[in-house]
Amino acid sequence: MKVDFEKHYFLIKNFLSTIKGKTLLIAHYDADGITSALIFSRILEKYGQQYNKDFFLDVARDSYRSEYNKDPEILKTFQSYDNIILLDYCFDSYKELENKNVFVFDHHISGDKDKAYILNPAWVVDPNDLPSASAIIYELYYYLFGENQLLKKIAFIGAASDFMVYASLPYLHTTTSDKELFMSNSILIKPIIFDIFQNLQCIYEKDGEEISLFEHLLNNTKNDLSGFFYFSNEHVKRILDIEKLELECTKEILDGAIIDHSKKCIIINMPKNKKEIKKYILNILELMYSDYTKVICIERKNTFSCSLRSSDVKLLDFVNDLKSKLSGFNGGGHNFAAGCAGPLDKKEYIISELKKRL
Ligand SMILES: [Mn+2]
Repeated sequence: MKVDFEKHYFLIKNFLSTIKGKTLLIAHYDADGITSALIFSRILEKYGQQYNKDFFLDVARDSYRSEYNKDPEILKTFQSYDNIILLDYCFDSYKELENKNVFVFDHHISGDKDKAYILNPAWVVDPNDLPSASAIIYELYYYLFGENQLLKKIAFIGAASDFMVYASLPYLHTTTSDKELFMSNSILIKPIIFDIFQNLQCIYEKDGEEISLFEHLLNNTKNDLSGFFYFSNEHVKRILDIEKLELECTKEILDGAIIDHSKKCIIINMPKNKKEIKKYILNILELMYSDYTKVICIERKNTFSCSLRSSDVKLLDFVNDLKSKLSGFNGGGHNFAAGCAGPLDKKEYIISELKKRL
């Protein structure tokens, strides 16, 4: 089911046509977040806004949600902006932003709902019907200015990276016959799209590289997608280093997987020094074991963190349940993809609780 955001788009159009002051974009630190920020920047440019003069970018990791309203530095930063736009991200409360123009584009469940400034289909649709944030922002562009093939492709990259291609298609106003995106006669995405978002993940998820990657893409996707293929030497090196690690370690990591075929569950304990390829391993598992529940654990000295994917267990409910029961346990995400972390001595208990639900 597609959510109709036309009323929201109308409101945003009014806001944009009289936009004043400085705008801060806050984007989630993944490929959906960065593609969302790119498309929203193109919208702002259409209204005469300039990057680094009228609008600016900040990048939010998952922990930002629980920190921003307690951190005086962040609150002070907010005060110097008139408009705050959250992309692929939301806050638990917008009280601190009462005197600002705020718009929220997200598909994570958290904080307020039923507000005119919040565009979030997660409150109304089944997790399988969730589009990427990039697809919603593309639809805003489409509402304002009509079709744009290039931005549609950029939105598609965000959707593919979040594994939300099918539910995103109605928002992209495209069909499966769109030859630029799909293998011919098939709904499989082109492998090149997989490579593109893998590369984004390699660079963007490294602390401190987010803004430079965003600026690179903003400058080099004006006429075509070339920014997604050509990177600085430093970024190329990072991609190659991670790809080397992927080639060297993937087989060993997959060989060590604990697979329970009767429960359709696969658990991987990943060494801490390989954590840079965790996302890659998850993506590979998504292709190899699409209907299995996937758990990737990384252990540290006294703590562990887990990335979870499942279509059988409502992961966000599961994580929230454990959060209310266990002290020192944290987590969040979607019902089909979530993350959690806690004391190491609780790890086995958490996995057994997860398995009970399968
Ligand atoms: Mn997303």
